[in-house]
Amino acid sequence: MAEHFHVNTPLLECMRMSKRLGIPVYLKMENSQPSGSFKIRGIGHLCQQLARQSKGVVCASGGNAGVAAAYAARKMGVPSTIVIPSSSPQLVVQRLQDEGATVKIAGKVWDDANAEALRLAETEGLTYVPPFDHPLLWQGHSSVITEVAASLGPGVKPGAVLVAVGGGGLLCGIIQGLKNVGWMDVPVVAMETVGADCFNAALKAGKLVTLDDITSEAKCLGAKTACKQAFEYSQSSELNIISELVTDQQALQAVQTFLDEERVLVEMACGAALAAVYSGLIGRLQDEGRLPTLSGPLVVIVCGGGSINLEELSSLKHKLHV
Ligand code: PLV
Repeated sequence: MAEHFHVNTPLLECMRMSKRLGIPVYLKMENSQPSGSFKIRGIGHLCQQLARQSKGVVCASGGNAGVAAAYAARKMGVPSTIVIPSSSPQLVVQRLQDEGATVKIAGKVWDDANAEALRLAETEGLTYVPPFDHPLLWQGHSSVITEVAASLGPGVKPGAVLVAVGGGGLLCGIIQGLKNVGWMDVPVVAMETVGADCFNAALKAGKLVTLDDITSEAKCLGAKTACKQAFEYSQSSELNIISELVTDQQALQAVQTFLDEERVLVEMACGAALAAVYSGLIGRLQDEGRLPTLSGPLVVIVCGGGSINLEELSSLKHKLHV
């Protein structure tokens, strides 16, 4: 058995959120992964399978997939090159360098950086590490649900799972995990921000669409096109995936409330999921009958993210007038 790069994260009962919603809420603390986000689950697994003998890995990332790839590569003794768009905050460069990565900046958004990563893989013979669109990633991410099942214990099933969506890799992993433990009927609330909403746009259009631009500050949700598997799951009659949007302001406010109440700092990508609780969206979905009355706890995937510190938080507050 190959070693895991991820850790088994705590599932914490959240009294303040539970009080707000009037139902038990549990937080799956993926922010406490060694790379600072859930990404290490899938990327660690993919690197184990594909990069053991590699002369180097290359990953295009808004930040967190890159940190996970650099972390896994360092543990395997393989060099890493991480390509990030110019929209990623400066602190991400430092985090990546701290993990021993060579950092390249290419283009404005993730899709531009990805084109450069694919080119480097081709010309330099590096192993390409996709941040969200690969079955090995989804298999790795699915362990988050296996852990939730083990923590909740026999006979307890979540009423719903709340998750943020960028390119949809985490969502695919959650669905796979729900299938693995026999919880396919558990609704999943899939959150994006306005301006980084490729999954929501695909659901509205009835097909995958490519956004013209990423206008949200939640840059780690900023893929222009969702992965095909996430879209296909959304069309399955066996699954209940509810796609919703919040504004950047709501996501940032959620980051602040979470910091205040739970003393944990996460980035806006994660704030998008938390905002579903703090903005009253979950309650509204229930009132409208779009989310059935929850028969078990709401499980919030606190996906984490390292593209944030106090300076970045105050710069975002200034930019978004929050
Ligand atoms: N971030 C990717 C893609 O960026 C990255 O390169 O790091 N929450 C956090 C903290 C994330 O970093 C990401 C993805 C997501 C949620 C969404 O995950 P996904 O892409 O699997 O839906 C452009």
